[in-house]
Amino acid sequence: MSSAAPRVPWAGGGGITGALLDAARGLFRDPATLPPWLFYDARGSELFEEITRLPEYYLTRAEREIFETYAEAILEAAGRPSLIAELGAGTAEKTEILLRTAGRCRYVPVDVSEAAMAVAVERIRASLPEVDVRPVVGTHLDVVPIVATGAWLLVFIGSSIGNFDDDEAVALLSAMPADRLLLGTDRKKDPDVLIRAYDDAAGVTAAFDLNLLVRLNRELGTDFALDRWHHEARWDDARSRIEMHLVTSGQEVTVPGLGSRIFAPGESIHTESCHKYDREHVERILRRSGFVREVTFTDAAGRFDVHLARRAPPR
Ligand code: AVJ
Repeated sequence: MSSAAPRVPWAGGGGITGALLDAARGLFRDPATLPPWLFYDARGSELFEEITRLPEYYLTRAEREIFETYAEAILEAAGRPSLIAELGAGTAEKTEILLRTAGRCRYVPVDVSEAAMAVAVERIRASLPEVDVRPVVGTHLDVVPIVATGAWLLVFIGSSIGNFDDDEAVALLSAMPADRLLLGTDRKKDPDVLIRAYDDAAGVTAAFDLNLLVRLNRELGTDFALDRWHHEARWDDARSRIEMHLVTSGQEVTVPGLGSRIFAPGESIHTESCHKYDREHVERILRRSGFVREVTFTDAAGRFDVHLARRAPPR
């Protein structure tokens, strides 16, 4: 049943339908998994925007504070790059703060959600005409062929790297021919605070998680019974990560083209991992990826970090 393909969140490829069917193969693994890039259809992108405004979801506010406070210092540390590329740019709201300070430059946002990015591109072109915006609809690796090796800044913020385990993060960052990297990471903190951030009182994160099943029903013709699945956020201390799961009260699910699977009551689909980092952990990932950390910017409450790293000299 299971293919030998590595479970890499950014391994899309082969067009969205092929990628979707490929993603659905994870439903037949043990434990069942779905890749986090699948969250971001039009509705999912909308729900994610809603998440960033939730009182419990401090990440976006903390990182925005860092950009508002340190934009000038970040650009200085980055060597005033003329080319800035961003992985998973989304609405690019925080990056716009940086671009405003940067002035004349080229900006290459990359995102799987064309809708979310179109809004961002319009907005930035209108408010910052001196920025040459060249969007790329695709997965992270699609940025590689369009930027030359050398003096450019790779922006990978929002703790998006948290979706990857260390080996996957190293594989991704190592593949990026950038000489500077701006990396946003969420800090390890009180598990109760973390769990609330991923299981909010208003149920927006639950709707975001369940939207995966809505999407698979619509786009692949699966028959998930939505009332038989609920969202759960769990803290795994050993792995230093939040795990999002869709837990079932029991259902046999059919995936057209792939077969069917009986999910027993209490079984779950692991839909996302969100790793939380201390300084040593970040430095280890950077070092393994060929980067060295130069400066770290932190919000006043000490919840979130933005690191500026530089390509390590070859040894
Ligand atoms: C976009 C991956 C950074 O992990 O915090 C938010 C996604 N999932 N709430 C995160 C997410 C549930 C988010 N990232």
